[in-house]
Amino acid sequence: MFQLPALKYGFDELEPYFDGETMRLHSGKHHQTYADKLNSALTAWPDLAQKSIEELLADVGSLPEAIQKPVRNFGGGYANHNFFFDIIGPHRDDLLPAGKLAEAIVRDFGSFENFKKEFSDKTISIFGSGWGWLVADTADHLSVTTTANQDSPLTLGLKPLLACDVWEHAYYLKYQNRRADFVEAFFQVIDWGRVEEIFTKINN
Ligand code: MN3
Repeated sequence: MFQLPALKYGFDELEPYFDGETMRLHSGKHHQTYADKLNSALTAWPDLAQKSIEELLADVGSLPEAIQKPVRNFGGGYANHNFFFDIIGPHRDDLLPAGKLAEAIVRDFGSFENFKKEFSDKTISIFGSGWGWLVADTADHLSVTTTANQDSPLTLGLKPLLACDVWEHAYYLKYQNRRADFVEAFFQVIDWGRVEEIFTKINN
């Protein structure tokens, strides 16, 4: 059974950037529903239910055809939200990328500000529902990409480092149609320490 990882913070601890009510709904209802629907779809495939979600998403095309769409949509939704809730946390004034991650961002984007602008512009411009990502490719080159719906960068052979959910359920209660304000708020709650840990892991 796929279950939601425990959050490392309370629903209200990301205020005022991410409001508690949105966090409650986003985790307790939306994320939980992806997990429930994935589990339900996999009841007929007990061998697949034993695999990790990352394994399933990395090779969706090799799965039995009947399960490909549920894995892509519900499995993607489950994994994307696991990742998103893991790389955010309470705002800290002092925290920006450091160490090797900061070096890689400067190497591949020129500066942190360039990276932030590209990430924000591409994420704000997604048509409809989707996700903005900072990813590393197989050569550990960093880039910004976007996916539609609940598609996962893992399916594209990319390793996620940062994820911003721009489905309306992620921001509408507080930000209504102001997606750009929500993406700016997202930058205030990124847990760069955690992103650096993930970067170190994929680098080894
Ligand atoms: Mn969401």
